[in-house]
This record gives sequence, C-alpha cells and structure tokens, in this order.
Amino acid sequence: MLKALIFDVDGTLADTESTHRAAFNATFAEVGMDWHWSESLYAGLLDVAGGKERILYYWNLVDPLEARGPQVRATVERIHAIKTRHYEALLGAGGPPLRPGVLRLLREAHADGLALAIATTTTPANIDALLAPALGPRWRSLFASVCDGERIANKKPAPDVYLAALRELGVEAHHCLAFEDSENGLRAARAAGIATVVTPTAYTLGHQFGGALRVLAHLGEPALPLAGPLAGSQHRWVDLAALRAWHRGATLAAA
Ligand code: XBP
Ligand code: MG
Repeated sequence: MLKALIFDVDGTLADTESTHRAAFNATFAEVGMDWHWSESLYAGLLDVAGGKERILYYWNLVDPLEARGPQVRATVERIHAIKTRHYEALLGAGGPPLRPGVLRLLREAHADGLALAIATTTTPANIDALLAPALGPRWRSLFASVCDGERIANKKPAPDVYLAALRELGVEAHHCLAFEDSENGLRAARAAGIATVVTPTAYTLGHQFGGALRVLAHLGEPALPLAGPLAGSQHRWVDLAALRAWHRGATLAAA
C-alpha cells in the first residue's frame, strides 16, 4: 500500500539549477575569484552533490595546490554562505515556478492522507526560499518530514537523506515513492529501497536512469498534458491513481 511520497527539491519540485548557477557566479564575482561556471561546466559539476562539495571539487580541478591550503574549508564555508544569500535574493526577486504537476500532486496526496516528505541535498534556507513563495509561509505543515543536506553526513548518491526521511516518516521503503531529477538522486533513492519516478531537467537529460519506475518529461497538468498516454492512468498527467498503479506494479515485481 502506498503511504508516502518523498520529493527531491532542486530540479524536481522546481527547475532551480540555473538560479543556483547564477548565485554561484555572483558570489565568485563578489569575492573577487576569477571563476565563472558556464552552463556546460555547471552541468558536469552537478555530478557533485552539495554546493560546498562542488566548490571544493572545482577548486581542486583548477588549483589543486591551493585547494589543499589550511584555510580552504573555512573559505568554502564563507563562499557558500554568500552564495546562499545570493540564491535567496534571486528567488525573492522571482525564482522558477514549481514544475508542472507538482503543486497539484502535493495537494491531491495531502488531501488523500498520504504522508509527504522532502529529501534534498540543499540547505534549509534554500528550501524555505523556494517553497514559501510557492506554497505560502506555512508550507512546512504540508510535509511530515523535511530532510536536508545539513542533516546528513553523506550526500546523494548516498542513501542517507532518504533513510533519514524513512526514519522520520516511520514508513518502510516499499510503502513509498520518490521523485527525483538526477542520476545521483535516483541512485540515492534506489539505494534506500524506494521506487522512484524521474522527471529530468535540461541539466540531467543525459543522465542514466536505469532502475527508475518511470522517466517522464514532467508530472503533467490538465492544461499541460504529457505527450503520450500514461500506463495506469486514464489521464496524460500523473495523478494518485497512476502512482498507486505503478507502486502496485513495483511491489508485485519485487515480490
Ligand atoms: C541539488 C544539489 C544542491 C544544489 C545547490 O540538490 O546538489 O547542491 O545544486 O544547493 P537536490 P546548495 O538534492 O535537491 O537535487 O548550494 O545549497 O548545495
Ligand atoms: Mg535534484
């Protein structure tokens, strides 16, 4: 029986990585670093989950000697705090909308008594900066659990954040579905034993999604139906009936 839906944030609830990229570049300019992450470079850097880890990874690429300096960790923390400020400011000025079908599905699921959770690599500040404008200031009451990147030791593709969500929900993995946009995210959810629906973005279209329950352009809306028919659904958008049918199929296949 399907009891809970667990959502990734960046790329899944909203297509936010271009805004993250702009925040990183604004930060590098503010602190006087001659770094600039192009779209194509950033697409590759997204293989490294976590903004702090991404900064350190890139630093090791461009200046491995300096990247081993004694102050590097403190500098990365300082840079990332500035980046988070820029990201919040960019979202405050009007960030990307929730992706098609996300708000509809959150509302449907919550009304139907399914538990909702978030399992993300990003920070609590970034989650609030995205969801408060989209879902209102009381957005947190919609979710039974919000597990973010600051609460876990190992970020995606490690399963830590999904295992934390399962613990907090008090639900077993086989009673849940996860929603992700990236290969790292899919691997994390699958490693936690959770069947996963993937809705890639332009940044992650080329990723490998083997083991996904479904790979869809987005979750669809009546006003923005998916191009083709959806197995298990009489509609061309993902609703609870489709999710329950897919979840039943996944459960039977695992038996
Ligand atoms: C995607 C990430 C995050 C963001 C940047 O998170 O890997 O690191 O790219 O946010 P999700 P931070 O798991 O939601 O897809 O700079 O706060 O890490
Ligand atoms: Mg993501």
